[in-house]
Amino acid sequence: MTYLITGGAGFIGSALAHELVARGERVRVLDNLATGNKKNLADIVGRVEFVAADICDLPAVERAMQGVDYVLHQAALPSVPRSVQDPLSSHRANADGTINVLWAAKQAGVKRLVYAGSSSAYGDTPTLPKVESMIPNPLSPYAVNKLLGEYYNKVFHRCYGLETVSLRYFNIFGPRQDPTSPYSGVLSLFITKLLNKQTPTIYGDGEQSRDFNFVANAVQANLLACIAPNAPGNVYNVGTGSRYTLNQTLAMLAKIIGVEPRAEYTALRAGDIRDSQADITAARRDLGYDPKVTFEEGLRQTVDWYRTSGAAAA
Ligand code: UD2
Repeated sequence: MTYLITGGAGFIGSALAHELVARGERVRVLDNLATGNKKNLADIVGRVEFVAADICDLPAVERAMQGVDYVLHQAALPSVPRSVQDPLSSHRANADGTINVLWAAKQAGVKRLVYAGSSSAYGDTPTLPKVESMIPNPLSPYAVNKLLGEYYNKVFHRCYGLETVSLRYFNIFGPRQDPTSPYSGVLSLFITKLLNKQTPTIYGDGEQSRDFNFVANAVQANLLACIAPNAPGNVYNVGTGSRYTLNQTLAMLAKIIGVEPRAEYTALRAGDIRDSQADITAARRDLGYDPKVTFEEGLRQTVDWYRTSGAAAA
């Protein structure tokens, strides 16, 4: 089978590329290298076809779609605060880019498209865990444009019969997550700071919680979503079902790394939400999803990766 991974040079996209190559599948990556990096594909170079293009460039996306069976649409401009700072760029990449990918996939007659949605769709609704049937309450431009992608997926399924599945990722972390941007995921920042004997920053009191999910679990969800018979047209939470506060997480990491769990506390970020935790009943039932890597094990593997890859170098 031929897989097109949009954003395949990014953190989650490159993890998908590695797994598919290991399974002997044909992989084409489309990436504009805005937040992705070819380094993420260095050890499978020559085994993936790389297309340098932006998902906003429809003709380029149409060309990349030729001969494709499955699309794993990961390309996006992530980060809630980035979208608060620059909502137009966030909308262009995440909303305009997504409808281009859907349109090209429909025209090319692909078998199925799996979309990287976001748990930010739930916003600050008080009920935990979050269930897919809850009314969304996006609280940032990023949350709005990722949710729009889900709606387009559903509509492309209904109107054009394109098989689409939306996965709502819950704070994915792991090897190859880029720690060099102020918009980087919190765990990549905490780990690299602690490894470099620097003090991580916590926005707020650190009692906000997240359902942190190791990247291998997200990879598993994507590949199951490509083939699950009842999945098209639906949205699935891809978390673990548990949650940890930032303070707890910092303490765990400090213990693994062997340093003091110190942090600098500062003002909350605009658009931030308090608590997040997935109900994964639907993904277990329809996809056979089973997040095998626990939070603690994922933290260990991630720390090992930053230590040995040199990616934590200050
Ligand atoms: C949101 C989504 C997530 C994914 C991600 C992509 C939620 C619940 N999650 O992640 O599913 O789509 O966006 O970007 O909406 N923080 C610190 N110190 C730092 C950096 C962050 O305290 O140095 C805090 C931050 O204020 C937040 C938490 O850590 O409370 C997690 O932040 P993040 O940027 O890693 O991810 P988040 O939850 O915005």
